[in-house]
Amino acid sequence: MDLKGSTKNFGKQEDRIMNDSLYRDMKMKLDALGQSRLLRFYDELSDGERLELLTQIRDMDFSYLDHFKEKDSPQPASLVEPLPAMTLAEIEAEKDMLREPGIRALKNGQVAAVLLAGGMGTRLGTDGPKGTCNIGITRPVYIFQRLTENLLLRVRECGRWIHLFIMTSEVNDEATQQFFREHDYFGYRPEYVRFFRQDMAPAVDDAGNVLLETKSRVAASPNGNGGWFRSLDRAGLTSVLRDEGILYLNVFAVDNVLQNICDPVFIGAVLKNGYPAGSKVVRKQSAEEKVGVMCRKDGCASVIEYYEMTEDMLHETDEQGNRLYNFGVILNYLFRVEDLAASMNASMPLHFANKKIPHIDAEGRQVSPASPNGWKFEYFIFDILACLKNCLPFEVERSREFAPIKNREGVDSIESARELCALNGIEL
Ligand code: UD2
Repeated sequence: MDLKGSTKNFGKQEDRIMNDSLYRDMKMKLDALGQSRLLRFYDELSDGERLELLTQIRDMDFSYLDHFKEKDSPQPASLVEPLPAMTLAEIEAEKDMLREPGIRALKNGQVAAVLLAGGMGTRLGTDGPKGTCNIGITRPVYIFQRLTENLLLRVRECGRWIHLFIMTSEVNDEATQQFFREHDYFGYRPEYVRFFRQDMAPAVDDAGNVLLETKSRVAASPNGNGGWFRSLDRAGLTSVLRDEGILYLNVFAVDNVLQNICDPVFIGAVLKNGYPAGSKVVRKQSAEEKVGVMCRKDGCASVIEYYEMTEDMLHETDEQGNRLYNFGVILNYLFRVEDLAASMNASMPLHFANKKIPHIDAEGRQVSPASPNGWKFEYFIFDILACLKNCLPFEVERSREFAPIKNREGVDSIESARELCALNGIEL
């Protein structure tokens, strides 16, 4: 008897039995959510595709949908006031005194770095992780390489390795980890580099129906950069913070190749004044610049995202003609671990981003929309400030510390980043 053949058939049959029971459970789950459309092409799928779709539905957090109706509900009026920053001149005057506690914390291993790299580089038009983008001119120089080299400068300055946690997402984790391995971690010690994945959220159309990316895949995207600490904890990495005596986390964006990581003067300024958080800021170049701004909202330090600012906020000035909301956050934050842990389960506001979402239509055709056709759900890192209550806005020199790469050309592009690197003596 050809056991192999029957084992193979048995395997397929076993798959079918498992699929069927999982199918029944997922059908019930989707019926209760009013999202049964996600199974409309199920009969056309192979066993493997069926399993892929059913397990994705099983693991997907659909609770985001409960908030969809809040998208258009009027936001409660808040009292928004300007929040002054510690300015360049004030920092320069106290630099040595501020640096002292900062460098001590670094030497004692109390500070770690968290790189947020889970986003999809859609605006840059790259398939791979944004950090794999090559900005080199005479030789290959990658964004991940620049950030690692910046952190290596700090390692040499404080004489010890600094733990680096890198947040990825389902869409780029494999490629990110492989890229670091292929490039020998750009000279960093691998045992000090840990990766963790953030959650995904389903994407919906204007009526709140979850979209299919293909006939066997739900359209989903990373759930914003605000859930990073919860994801770090779920990956079991808060035990590393505890075991290693890490008290502060410097959390920063992947797309700024001049990122000044674990800056001892910044750390010292936050520590010395007992703030639960600090945020590096630059003076805005124009009212329209695409950065969130520091402010005080209902008495708490806060950030309002560039596309959530009112016309008044964008243009209001003081008696000297300076913009009232003029300190743009460059996505380089310092947080105290104890406060993050205490506020990890606090509810964070969900933001709704109107985006172009490629999907399968009711007739099974692939649609690549030319304009936004649906919504993504995102948490924002700075919303944690409402729980922490306070935050020190710490001004830095734009030309030395802020070279974001958001677009292929023009503002915040590879070209502008190359010019800023050259200005800082960085050979590309
Ligand atoms: C971000 C800030 C904005 C300002 C600007 C400076 C937020 C919400 N907005 O705007 O206030 O500081 O940068 O350049 O912080 N990311 C993830 N997972 C996600 C989404 C994003 O890890 O699901 C990471 C992404 O890899 C990048 C950073 O967060 O490192 C900023 O991502 P973005 O491009 O969504 O934010 P942006 O540039 O609109």
